[in-house]
Amino acid sequence: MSYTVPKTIPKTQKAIWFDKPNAPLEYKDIDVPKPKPTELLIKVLYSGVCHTDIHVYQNDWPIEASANVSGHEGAGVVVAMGENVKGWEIGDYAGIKWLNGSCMNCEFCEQGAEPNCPHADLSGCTHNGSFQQYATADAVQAAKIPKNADLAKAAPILCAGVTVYKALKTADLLAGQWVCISGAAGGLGSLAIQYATAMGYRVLAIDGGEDKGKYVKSLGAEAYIDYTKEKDIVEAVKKATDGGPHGVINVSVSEQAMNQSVDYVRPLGKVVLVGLPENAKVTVPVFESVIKSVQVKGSYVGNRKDTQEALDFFARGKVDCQIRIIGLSEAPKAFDQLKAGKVMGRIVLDTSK
Ligand code: 8ID
Ligand code: ZN
Ligand code: ZN
Repeated sequence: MSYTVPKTIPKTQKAIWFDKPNAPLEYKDIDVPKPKPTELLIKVLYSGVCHTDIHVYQNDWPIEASANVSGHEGAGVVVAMGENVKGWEIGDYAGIKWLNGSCMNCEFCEQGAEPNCPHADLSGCTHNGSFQQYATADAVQAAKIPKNADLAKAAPILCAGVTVYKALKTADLLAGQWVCISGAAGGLGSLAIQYATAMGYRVLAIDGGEDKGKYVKSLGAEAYIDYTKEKDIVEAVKKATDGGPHGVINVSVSEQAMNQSVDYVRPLGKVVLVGLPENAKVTVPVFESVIKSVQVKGSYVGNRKDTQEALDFFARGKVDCQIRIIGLSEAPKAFDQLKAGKVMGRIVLDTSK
């Protein structure tokens, strides 16, 4: 698909703005930001709505959030850039990720673990994000989206896609092994099923309700467990996977579900923590974990290489983002529906409406 660069950049634009956490979300005119010497100015055409946007807005996490504009799955076109930017052209398709920028100078950046940088600048958290028509992004970290991509569908890859792809790499499984996706029908989960299938794993999906069961099976899950109906989840998972999954990708917003995953994972298996419910703790029973020799690992978005690899699966048609497009002005509705667990796949905001 082709998107054109506007002839002139306006002084003001539409955005979803909030003064501080939990304050009203206002659809209003704000100034178009100016890119720093190292930044791009991106005309954001579409932005996914991630559950992380809600956590930040509600102040769920021990993190200093200073942004007034949420959003970190922005897909659009480069319309201007600072004088020190290299490797980008006006008209290129660019993506805004959760990691907007990092210091590139610490021990973590040095080894390509830029999301773990202590000086990380985060879109929609410490840097105004993609719920606006024009946004700035660090030129080193902005994602290069292939030409002719459908930008509405590419948007969710920039957080949900790269995050689950990296989490699957972290689980370090072999083709033919079982992976359990807990929280499988949501934005991250619906993509995790597809990446896992493309990587050759067998998928057991867990989520709630019959509609979500049909949905996850249509995406490639071989088995489904409905957590709202199943009384003994641990036993049901072990039974469905003939002894427990070799890996678990926890993308639910449920502390209980994460704790269960430690109990049902197969001996020598890997439990990957991704979802970030407020104040959650995972308790690991020492005896069973030692005897089973399980690993519990955290996984946090992905670096530039993970992002390019995740986008490549998308560009080659191996994963398809399941999206519902609504106007930017309707962002508060998207928040309500996500909070109520009513979204299958991702809601994507069209910034022109
Ligand atoms: O880098 C990271 N670690 C990262 C990146 C992006 C997002 C972490 N996240 C976090 C978000 O902050 C959020 O906490 O991942 C979590 C999931 O984000 P999402 O996919 O955007 O949320 P969603 O679309 O609401 O999906 C959540 C799914 O979990 C299901 C819901 O039904 C929904 O489909 N779920 C819940 I809530 N409780 C469940 C349970 N007990 C459950 N599924 C199974 N068992
Ligand atoms: Zn996200
Ligand atoms: Zn750093």
